[in-house]
Amino acid sequence: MLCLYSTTTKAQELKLNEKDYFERQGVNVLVYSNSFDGGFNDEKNSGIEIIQHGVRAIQGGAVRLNNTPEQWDLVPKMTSRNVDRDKGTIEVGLRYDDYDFDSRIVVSPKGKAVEIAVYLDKPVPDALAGKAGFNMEFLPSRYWLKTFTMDGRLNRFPRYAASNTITLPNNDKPRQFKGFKTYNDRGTNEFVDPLPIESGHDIIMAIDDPERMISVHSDDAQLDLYDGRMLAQNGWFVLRSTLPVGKTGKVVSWTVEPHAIPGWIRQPNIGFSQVGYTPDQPKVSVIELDKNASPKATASLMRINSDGSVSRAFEGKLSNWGEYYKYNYTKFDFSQVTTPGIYYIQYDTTRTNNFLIDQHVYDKITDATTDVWVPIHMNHMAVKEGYRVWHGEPFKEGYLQAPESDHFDLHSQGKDTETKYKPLELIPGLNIGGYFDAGDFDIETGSNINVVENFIRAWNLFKPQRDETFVSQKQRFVELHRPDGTPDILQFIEHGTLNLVAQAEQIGHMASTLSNSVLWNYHHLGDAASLTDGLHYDPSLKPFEVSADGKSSGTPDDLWAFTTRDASLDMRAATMFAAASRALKGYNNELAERALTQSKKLMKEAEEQLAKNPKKMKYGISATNLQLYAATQEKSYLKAFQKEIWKDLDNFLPNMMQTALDAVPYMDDAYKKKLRPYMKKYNEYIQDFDKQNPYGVPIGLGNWAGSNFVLNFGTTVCFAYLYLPDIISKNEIYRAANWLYGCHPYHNYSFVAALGAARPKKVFYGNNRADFSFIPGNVAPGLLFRKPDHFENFDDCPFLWGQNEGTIGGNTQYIIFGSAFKNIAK
Ligand SMILES: [Ca+2]
Ligand SMILES: [Ca+2]
Ligand SMILES: [Ca+2]
Repeated sequence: MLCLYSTTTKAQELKLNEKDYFERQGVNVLVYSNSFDGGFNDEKNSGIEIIQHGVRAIQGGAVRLNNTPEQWDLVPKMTSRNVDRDKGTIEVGLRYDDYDFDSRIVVSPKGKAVEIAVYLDKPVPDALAGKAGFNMEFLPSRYWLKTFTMDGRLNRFPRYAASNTITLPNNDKPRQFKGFKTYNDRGTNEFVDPLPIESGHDIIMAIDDPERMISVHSDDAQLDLYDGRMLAQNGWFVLRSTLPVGKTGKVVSWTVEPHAIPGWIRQPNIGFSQVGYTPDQPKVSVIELDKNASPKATASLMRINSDGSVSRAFEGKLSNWGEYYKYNYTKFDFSQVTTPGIYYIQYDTTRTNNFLIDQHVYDKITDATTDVWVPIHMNHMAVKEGYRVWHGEPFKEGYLQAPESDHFDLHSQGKDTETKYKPLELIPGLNIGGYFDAGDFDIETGSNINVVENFIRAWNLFKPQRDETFVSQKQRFVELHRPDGTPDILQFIEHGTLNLVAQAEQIGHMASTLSNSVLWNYHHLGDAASLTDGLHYDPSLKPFEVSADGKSSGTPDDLWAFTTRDASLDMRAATMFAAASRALKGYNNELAERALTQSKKLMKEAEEQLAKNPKKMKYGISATNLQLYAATQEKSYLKAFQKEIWKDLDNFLPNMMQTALDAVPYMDDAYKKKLRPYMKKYNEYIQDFDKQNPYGVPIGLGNWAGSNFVLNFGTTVCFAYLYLPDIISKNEIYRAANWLYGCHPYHNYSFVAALGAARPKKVFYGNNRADFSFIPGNVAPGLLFRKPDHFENFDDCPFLWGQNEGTIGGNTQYIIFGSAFKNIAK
């Protein structure tokens, strides 16, 4: 006890550590280790961030211009960051270019607390008087239903947003990103501004929960607590102090004390496959341990017998892997257990949920994706499942020619439309087929090309006859779990092709995207059919006015087709059309013919364009030639492929191995022989991951987490084993599946809402995310890295897209991986 007492006393002081953040046992305070520089403004993972007992539930510490900033409200640019080791402080400079407004934030440790102080060298600009303030944000799902006091007054964080608001004139609202508006004022010329839930100088939050408790005190400024969910479902609770007007120097200071449980040690995270294991496969659990935890020598595999009793099936020694970022890792190998049954892992006092060992565990891993997720993402159709309507028929009014414009989802339209249409003219025939991009409802042409290619690849490789979906293009109606006599995958290929062919026919080339024209319906949550009003936009009518014939309205909500021409995109489409034409022959000959016509036309035109600019399309040209050969069977493409592929493998082995493998079915034994030394190198590349991290897969560190890398890696390993099993052992194919299904850092939930998983993730960033729900079959990007050493995946908050959003491209890639993997595993 004495020993524990002395170590915890020392650990209670917050100190600047060697990774440039403030630390004490149980609490990390990060000061702009991650700045606001992502692609989509305010991604809820920047500024001053607090990781309390392993969870990063407080972030966004910054000078902001709104009470409850939304995603497209302006964020400050970090102009400097100085870590002063002598004083033990961190200072950052922040700037809003739009308002020529600079501020500085200085964070200094004060015992168990930090002081956060805002300094101004020049007063707040007039335009921001009463608006600029210092904000910090608190994750709603971590705080709702917890108690708080403000100046001693008792209160409780609400489960749902229902506080008070006022409306103010639009010209009072600080400018939003690129001048876009997140809100539709319904013709009132006023925006909604939330009022505080509570105000005072002393707040103590989550008094009833030691893991989350935190106090904030300010002598010089009033603290206002807001509920950010009033304006946007992805809002957080916001604590803020408005900056005083006309003052310089230290203008606001807070004392922030996150509570730390004395001697806190994080619970072990026992990673394993939630889908289970086949009897003969390697079975290795990776156990993630707090750096202050003392690793145990053994762990046990417990068996739940058929009478419900429990017995120890295996006890095995753990092998220490070592340190990876901020935790320690040890491995528990229970491969020698091969008896089918229900099991769980017991490590020290922690027991996992149960999982299966059985020959059939992987049989259904793609069914939720093909039967549920994909059909729900079919655009321009009503989609029903049993009693439930997933969405009505979206975008009945079609798509308008985009005028010259910038865009909020990384697109733009040049001055020349490069079509026969005038800006804002209706382009007929585009409201057919296609797939929603992701958690949003646009048609990304590039992704939709990938999607059709993925379906064709799955069809060519596996010929899946599965028929669980009723698809009627005539009725514009899809029903889940109703067979209609046609393999679903053919109907999926058809549905994607219908939109892409329509683009080529109507526009003359590919659109870059069919997307929202206004930001206020881009963040739509709910039924896609209600995203627009279904009426043609007529600018001669007043906003929200409907024409006498009921067919048009003055509401500018119609989606736009962005038509700036891109020869590489046209080339990709041409390749895909050729392959689609072959796949659809005998099923939908008319569409197959149309696809072939567009393929020939676009290919000719794109080749002419690309010849003028030979620098473009260098990388990946072997993949294109291979696809062209597969689609057209013209030998010249195969020759071109053979000329490029070895150079590509020399230069980009991990990325190009899949393309090399894709060619195997078309090539002779000499090709396979020439591939062997490259495959030996690839095998070394695979093995090297065991040294890089304890999980043996490529772990991405970007702003979009890395499941797609793992999927690509897993797919390549599967095909490598299929074609050269004497070099790549069967044991390697399980790496990606283990990771996706639960053997990864932070928690052990499956990143795939897959059938068979005992504990899939509960929330995903799908279009039903406002309900804290998921669409079955989704694959989450997964484990998001925050600098300098934190991995996370929220399972109580769907709204961080970098961790939780599934895309149509990624999820159709999962169908290929899952199909290949389960076939081999069987
Ligand atoms: Ca999109
Ligand atoms: Ca069907
Ligand atoms: Ca409309």
